[in-house]
Amino acid sequence: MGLSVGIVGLPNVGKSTIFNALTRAGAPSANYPFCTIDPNVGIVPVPDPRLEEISSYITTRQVTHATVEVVDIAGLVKGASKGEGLGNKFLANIRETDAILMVVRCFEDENVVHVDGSVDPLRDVEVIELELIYADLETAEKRLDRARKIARTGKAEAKAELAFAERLVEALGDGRPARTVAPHNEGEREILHDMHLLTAKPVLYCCNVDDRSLPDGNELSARVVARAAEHGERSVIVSGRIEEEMLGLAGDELREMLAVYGLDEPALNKLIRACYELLGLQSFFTAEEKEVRAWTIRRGATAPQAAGVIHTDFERGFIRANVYSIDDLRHYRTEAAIKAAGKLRSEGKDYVMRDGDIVRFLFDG
Ligand SMILES: Nc1nc2c(ncn2[C@@H]2O[C@H](COP(=O)(O)OP(=O)(O)OP(=O)(O)O)[C@@H](O)[C@H]2O)c(=O)[nH]1
Ligand SMILES: [Mg+2]
Repeated sequence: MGLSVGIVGLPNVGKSTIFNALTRAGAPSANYPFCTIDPNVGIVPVPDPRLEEISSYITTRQVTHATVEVVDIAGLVKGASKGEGLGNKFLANIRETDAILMVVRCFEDENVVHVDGSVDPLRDVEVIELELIYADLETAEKRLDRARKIARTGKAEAKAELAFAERLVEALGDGRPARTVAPHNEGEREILHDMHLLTAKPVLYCCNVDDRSLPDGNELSARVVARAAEHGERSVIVSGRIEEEMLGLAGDELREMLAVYGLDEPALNKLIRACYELLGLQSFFTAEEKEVRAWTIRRGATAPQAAGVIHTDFERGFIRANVYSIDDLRHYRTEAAIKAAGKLRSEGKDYVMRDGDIVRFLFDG
């Protein structure tokens, strides 16, 4: 689907450490600010226990996960929107992503330099958010100027655009992100999309804590979690260091390490699933002897759109989709038994896919 999450935050807070743990990419991570300059891009499989479960009923040669693209971006500092610390280049990198994973330092470690001299996660979140808001304000003001000029011609469309640009500039000027300005109609939605505002992107806060603060976080992360919740946003608790250490482990060794930290699975699994949701994505499955596979669609996608993710011919020649659920599979154990029980649903082109549908498409062509 080509949607990506950008890892954003102050310098030296653990962004590349978390990126490496996510992607196993081995990007440079070091104890100095601006270690990352050019963005690192990685493809991350989305952990989904349902795949294992499906393949326990349907013997298959291959299990394929859905994926999400993650981009490790350079650290932002105060003044980034004015070009400080190569700010404009880094902001452009963020603009290209579809959602933001904001890594916030919630660990004390006097050996790891903090660019502002002390650990204060709420201040850090506000510094980053303000830089993104300043950059957006500039974009929105330009748009407003343009809309003013065109509105003088009296065109109704231009007047509507002017009103929306005014709302945006007012919100941003008050320090509120663009995602708090809900578009009222399709036209406004289009303008918003066209502007590629940084603060219109959904945000997930990633509190990077030390090993002693697992699994539930500490006093520092609690502040970030509370702030996020106040704004109706989500947060996750991760220890980048520990996740990195767990990378090489499997089986009993991994289970033991998870138990030591009170985790039921690597925290990154939760993080990736949260990113996937943040992007408005969900999965459906195809389950055959050749392959059991998770595919990515936007929430609200119809059956033909889902078919199109597999192959454009499937969408063009779409006839019907035969659909069942994991619950059906748990209960009847085989597709044949599901069919015999009359539970195999035949869905047409208007069917809106549900998360976790197991599908076989019938198509012409
Ligand atoms: N104590 C502790 N140190 C950490 C943790 N996570 C990362 N670090 C250290 O913090 C330093 C910076 O980590 P990076 O991952 O390079 O940070 P970054 O945010 O990518 O930094 P820039 O690319 O410079 O913006 C490294 O020395 C890491 O080992 C953690 O959970 N605990
Ligand atoms: Mg880095």
